[in-house]
Amino acid sequence: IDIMNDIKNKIIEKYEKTVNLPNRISDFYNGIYERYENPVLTAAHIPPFWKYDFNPETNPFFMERLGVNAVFNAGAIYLKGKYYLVARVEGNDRKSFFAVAESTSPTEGFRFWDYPVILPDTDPDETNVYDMRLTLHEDGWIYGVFCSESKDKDSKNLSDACAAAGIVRTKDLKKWERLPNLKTKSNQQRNVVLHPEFVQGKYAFYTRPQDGFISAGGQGGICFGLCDDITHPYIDDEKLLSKRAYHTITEEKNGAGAPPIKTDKGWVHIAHGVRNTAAGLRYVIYAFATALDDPFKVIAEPSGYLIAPEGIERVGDVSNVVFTNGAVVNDNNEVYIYYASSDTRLHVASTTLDRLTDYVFNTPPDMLRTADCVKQRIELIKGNLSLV
Ligand code: M1P
Repeated sequence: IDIMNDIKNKIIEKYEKTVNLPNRISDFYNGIYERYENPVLTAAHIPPFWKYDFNPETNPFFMERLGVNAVFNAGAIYLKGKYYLVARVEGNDRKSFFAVAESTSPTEGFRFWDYPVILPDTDPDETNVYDMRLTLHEDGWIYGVFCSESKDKDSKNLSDACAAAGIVRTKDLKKWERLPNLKTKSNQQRNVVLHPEFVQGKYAFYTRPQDGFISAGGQGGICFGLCDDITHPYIDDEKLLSKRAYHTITEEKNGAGAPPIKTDKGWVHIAHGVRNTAAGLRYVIYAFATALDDPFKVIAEPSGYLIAPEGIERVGDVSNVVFTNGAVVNDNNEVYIYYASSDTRLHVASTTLDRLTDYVFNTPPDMLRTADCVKQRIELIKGNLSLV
């Protein structure tokens, strides 16, 4: 028993060290945002009492009984000086669930609450849930929109699944009320995000219709739709907002990320684009803006990606992926973008509203053809050399 106690204490010590690890800005520089040396959440941030049975009688070898494989794709919210992440925690059993981690710092010290989120279980067919987007809506509720996955019963293929947008709401991140899943004319939906304000007096959603569970290729990209009643959520008309384009970072898929950030110049969207490669899909994070008075209208589209996987970020359960579903702005107009790498861990990138707006509105657009992209770069070079 003493040896087991020693092991337990060492594991708790290691966990405390992980949670309390200071996080410094890394030497990465692009002027747009900072990266940090350490991830903000990993599987090692999971409290040991979520994994081990601490009772020596039922666990004489002090074994992990319910392991955790990964912690990634987190919704984020800043409330009264604190940063909250609703992370996707994936058990060794492949099932994901949500858990709240909290810190007074945006870049370090995130600690999970004692219990995971108890999501109302309203559909026996729902097998998995993940990627919650948190929206503090002007109606006063905090909404969580997430992917609700079930087996495609119409298919004989064991792996065929259906993705739908699940919706919950809360006032305190503790008690969650489940609303019906969002209904649209598309068979499947993933990466659905609720806009923080009413549009034309209605709830407004960014959607991403899917052809199937994995493929979003046949559909255009990020769509936008209005819904009269969030307690019976239905979108009749999905309009294409940000389309996929040939030979760009969104050629294969284009999906919304964090709920849009309101700036003086427009709504800034931090989304994800997917291209195909010989080594499989490559996910990057990019940004665009829509008009304040018309969120249907894209008004700025900086070329290329904002964040691409770098170094260790490139490797994980689903390699070559960065993905975001949460970003916050604090009282000092600092922006923190929480992004996961390779479906394995969660990082943060920091910037300010001024820098983000400058990036989105003053970065030139993708010219879509090499010849025009070279002309664009030559203009930049010419300008710089004239200054030398
Ligand atoms: O594996 C990469 C990502 O794949 C999905 O995103 P999308 O629907 O755009 O393909 C999501 O399942 C996401 O969770 C995951 O990180």
